[in-house]
Amino acid sequence: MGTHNLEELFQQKIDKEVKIEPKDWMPEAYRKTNLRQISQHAHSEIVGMLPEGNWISRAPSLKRKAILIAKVQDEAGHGLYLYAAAETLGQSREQMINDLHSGKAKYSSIFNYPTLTWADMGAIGWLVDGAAIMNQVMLTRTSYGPYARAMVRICKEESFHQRQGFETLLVLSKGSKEQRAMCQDAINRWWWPALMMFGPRDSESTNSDMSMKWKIKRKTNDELRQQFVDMIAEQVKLLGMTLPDPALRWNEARKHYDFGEINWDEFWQVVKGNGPCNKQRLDARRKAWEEGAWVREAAQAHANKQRTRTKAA
Ligand code: FAQ
Repeated sequence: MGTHNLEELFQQKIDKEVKIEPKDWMPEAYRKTNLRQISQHAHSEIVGMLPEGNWISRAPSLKRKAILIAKVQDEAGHGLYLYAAAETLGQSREQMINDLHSGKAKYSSIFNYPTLTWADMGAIGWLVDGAAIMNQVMLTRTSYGPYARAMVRICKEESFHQRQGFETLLVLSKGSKEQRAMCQDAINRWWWPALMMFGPRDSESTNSDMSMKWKIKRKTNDELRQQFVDMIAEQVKLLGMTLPDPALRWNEARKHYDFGEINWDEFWQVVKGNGPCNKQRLDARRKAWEEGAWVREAAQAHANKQRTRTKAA
């Protein structure tokens, strides 16, 4: 059968909502787009452990520390499910990690911002995990089977993360004058970077058209961003705080919140590696990889020994 026919059959499967599985025929560009997105997503989960990891030793109570450790461990788990899903597309984990360390692969812009106060732990949970879920709920229905299945469990955990972030801020918002100021300051610093997580405007999004046709993405960057703004603009009222956007207001005709212009120059600078913490984040990941070499070697030696024993038995 010619490639043209195979492509037609492939699209018919997508249109009928049949999941694409690793051994099914797929256009090379579909494989590459999934590999790019899933591996970048995996890298985001792993690099995303760093800003919060920074606060584990400084959490204000044993309870908060236990919660934060559990959350950071969850993110590690998400990274591992996603690397496993990406490996089904024919690239080794080692290659993906090399691409992260060399700067070839991207990870979410959001993790290049510093965590300056305890309130940032709340703001990350509420806004960053909140933005992540908005995008990931759609991905539980993505067309590539292993990615969709990984997302189901991830979303359950992320929704807990978001609630814990909101609760952290709720406690601060009812606290002393200093705690309330710290809460507002964290919201001010994380709001715009959280909106950037959804990616460039639809008109600038190079991958969206094909990803929508192939149902890798089911909503566009702007649609998800708007959904997020509408949700957060209501939730912030419960905190008695504000969002740092004078243009934010309900638009009765559109039945959505209008909001101000994102600083796209800042977004692209961060994506290109010039954000406040890009260098620090990649240095930390490279160091962890080098220092973990002996663990990988020991695990490999153990696996080899087990294999020899099984063969001998
Ligand atoms: N940062 O054509 P589009 C989390 C790049 S997980 C950096 O619109 P696409 C959990 C994009 O790659 C957060 N780069 O791209 C957590 C492309 O460049 P390329 C991560 C970005 O793929 C919480 C170019 O711009 N979530 O937070 C960004 O169709 C707390 C043009 O863009 C996912 O990865 C960005 N924000 O749509 C962990 C979800 N946006 O690759 C720890 C899966 C765009 O062609 C603590 N990913 N770019 O060279 C997606 O849904 C999509 O990849 C989008 C971008 C929506 C992110």
